[in-house]
Amino acid sequence: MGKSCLTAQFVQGVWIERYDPTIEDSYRKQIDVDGRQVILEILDTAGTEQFTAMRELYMKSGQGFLLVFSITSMSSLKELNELREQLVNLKDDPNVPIVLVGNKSDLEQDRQVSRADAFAVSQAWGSVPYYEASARRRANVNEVFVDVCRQIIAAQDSRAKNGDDRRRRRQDGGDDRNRRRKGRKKKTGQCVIL
Ligand SMILES: Nc1nc2c(ncn2[C@@H]2O[C@H](COP(=O)(O)OP(=O)(O)O)[C@@H](O)[C@H]2O)c(=O)[nH]1
Ligand SMILES: [Mg+2]
Repeated sequence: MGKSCLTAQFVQGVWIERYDPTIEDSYRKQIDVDGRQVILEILDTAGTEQFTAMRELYMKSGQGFLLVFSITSMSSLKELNELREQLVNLKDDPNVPIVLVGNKSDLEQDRQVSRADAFAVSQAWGSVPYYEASARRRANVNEVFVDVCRQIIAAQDSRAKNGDDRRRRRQDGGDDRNRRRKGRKKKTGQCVIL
C-alpha cells in the first residue's frame, strides 16, 4: 500500500523503492502544526494480521491513524473497512482521528479506485478527510501527517477542556505527576499507520 514508503518520505525525505514488508518500526519527528511545535511519534505497522493482540495494543495506544490504501487496488481499500470498524469499536469513539490516504497517485494509468469511490468511503466513516498521495513523488506526504496531527491536537484540547475541573482538583493536592506533565514543553501525538 505504501505505508513504509510514506513514512520514510515524511521522516527522512527519501524514496525507498523496496522496504522489507515485515518490518514494523516507530519514528519521532518534530513538526509545525499551525504554528505549534509538536513531536509526532509514528508507528509504521506491518499488517501482521495473525497478531490481533498486537493490533489491539497499538490501536489502543495510538491517538491518530492514517489508513492507507493504494489507488491501484480496490481490495486494499475494502480491507480498510474492517480495520476502521475494529478501531472505532476499540476506542468506543466514532470520531477517533483518522485520515484516509489513497497512495500511489502517480500511477494514474493503473487506477482501480476512483476519487468518488474513495470519497464515498471517507464520508461513510463520518466525513474523515481523504487525500490522494504519492510516496514516490512526495505528493501530499506532509499534508496527511499534519492533518492527523491537527485532529489529535483538537481531540486533546477538547479533552483537556472537559477534564479541567478534575485536573484543578488534583493540582491543589500537589500531584507530582501533574507537575512533571505541566513542565513538558512540547505536545506529543501518537500516530499509527495502518
Ligand atoms: N508507484 C508508486 N509505488 C509506490 C508508492 N508507495 C509505495 N510504492 C511501492 O509499493 C510497494 C509497497 O510499499 P511499502 O511502503 O513497502 O508498503 P507497506 O507494505 O504498506 O509498508 C513497494 O514496492 C513500493 O515501491 C507510490 O507512491 N508510488
Ligand atoms: Mg511496510
